[in-house]
Amino acid sequence: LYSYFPGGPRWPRSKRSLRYAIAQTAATPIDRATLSRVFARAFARWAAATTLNFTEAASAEDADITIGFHAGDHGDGEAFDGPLGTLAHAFSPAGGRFHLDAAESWVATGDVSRASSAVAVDLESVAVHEIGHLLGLGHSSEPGAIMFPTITSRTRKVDLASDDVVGIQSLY
Ligand code: TQI
Ligand code: CA
Ligand code: ZN
Ligand code: ZN
Repeated sequence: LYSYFPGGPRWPRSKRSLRYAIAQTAATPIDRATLSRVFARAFARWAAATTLNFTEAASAEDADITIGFHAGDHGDGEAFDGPLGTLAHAFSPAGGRFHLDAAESWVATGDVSRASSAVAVDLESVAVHEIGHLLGLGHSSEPGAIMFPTITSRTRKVDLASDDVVGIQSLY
């Protein structure tokens, strides 16, 4: 079963269009065009289940949600921890912050199960989960759900389960 993010935050019902920016932050080996494509696909999965829509903004000043890669202690009291452990975190909806650990071996193209690194993490899978938090979902007790709080490294999991869909439709 799905749950709501602690405190039950959500974007106002009047706000159907959310804008996100991919900020120039810590270095990643993934090029900008690939990042745009992966995040667009991740947002589209939630847009398909709701009446929300998402567009990429050119700058953070112009966006509701800011996505960035950060290494170690990056000033929000939730330091990243190097490979694995915490992969990313999102704070919803206040501030719309979505941070990814720059120390992960992110895989943005191709089959993560065939990645050369034993600790490879599929970027789109993590993005779909964190967007769920950005929209106000907490964790699910359903192992097949995107919002289930465990993912195995070198695994791709990007399709919303019916539990995720019922949860998000109860919010929007
Ligand atoms: N990051 C945690 C997460 O997004 C952060 C977190 C811990 C959290 N406790 C929370 C967020 C309570 C909201 C409410 O769940 S993570 C997964 C998963 C992480 C974990 O880096 O551990 C994914 C990021 F679910 F697979 F374990 C992405 Cl997909
Ligand atoms: Ca980490
Ligand atoms: Zn952070
Ligand atoms: Zn989570």
